[in-house]
Amino acid sequence: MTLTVWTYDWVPEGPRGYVRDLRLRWALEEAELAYEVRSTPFENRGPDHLRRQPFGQAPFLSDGDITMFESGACLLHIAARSERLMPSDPAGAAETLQWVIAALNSIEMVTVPWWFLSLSGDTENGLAGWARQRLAHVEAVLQERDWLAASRFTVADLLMADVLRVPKLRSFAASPTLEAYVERVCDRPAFRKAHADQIAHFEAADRARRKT
Ligand SMILES: N[C@@H](CCC(=O)N[C@@H](CS)C(=O)NCC(=O)O)C(=O)O
Repeated sequence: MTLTVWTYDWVPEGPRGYVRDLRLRWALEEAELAYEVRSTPFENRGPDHLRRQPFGQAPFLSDGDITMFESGACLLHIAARSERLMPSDPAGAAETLQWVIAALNSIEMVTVPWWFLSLSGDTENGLAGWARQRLAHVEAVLQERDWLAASRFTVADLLMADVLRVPKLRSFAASPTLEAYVERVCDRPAFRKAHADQIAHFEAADRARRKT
């Protein structure tokens, strides 16, 4: 069964290194599962794309004849195949699952809208108080331990660190604890490979565009 990570064929400079296919690449690298990466057009998102990702976004994943979207769901699908990402004991699995959902639904749910508002350049960001409060809660947890769940790296750390590593958010949080956490998680060889591969994917697209 071939695992395929689908991402855009090209994106502008800004989001490179942050497109969410990186989460899937990273998990697959951690799990040491073979996979390929294929592209869908960034500029013309037709019915074929919408059939596989109804919001016209990336990434999506195919695993044999299963195709699925939402990076969190794809991560859990991958993690189900790897003890490295998802502990097999029920308590560790429950703890990991709750922190995966927390990364998406308690942190990214606030940080993404905060980030969008911050792009306006206005000094007042109406979501600053809410974002600060949520980050403070994660910070308090990480002051007590190195990893979110099961006393070791899991898919929950992969996702939380990916949510927190956005540069604007890091300067906003100005938290040595969160900074050390993001650095610790993103220092993993699997992250570095996934990141480098994503950058290379879009650089190859630049070269192909220059030729046409
Ligand atoms: N909730 C989705 C969000 C996906 C998402 O925001 N993808 C971005 C790239 S990282 C995208 O496709 N942006 C272009 C757009 O929304 O039109 C997930 O986690 O997979």
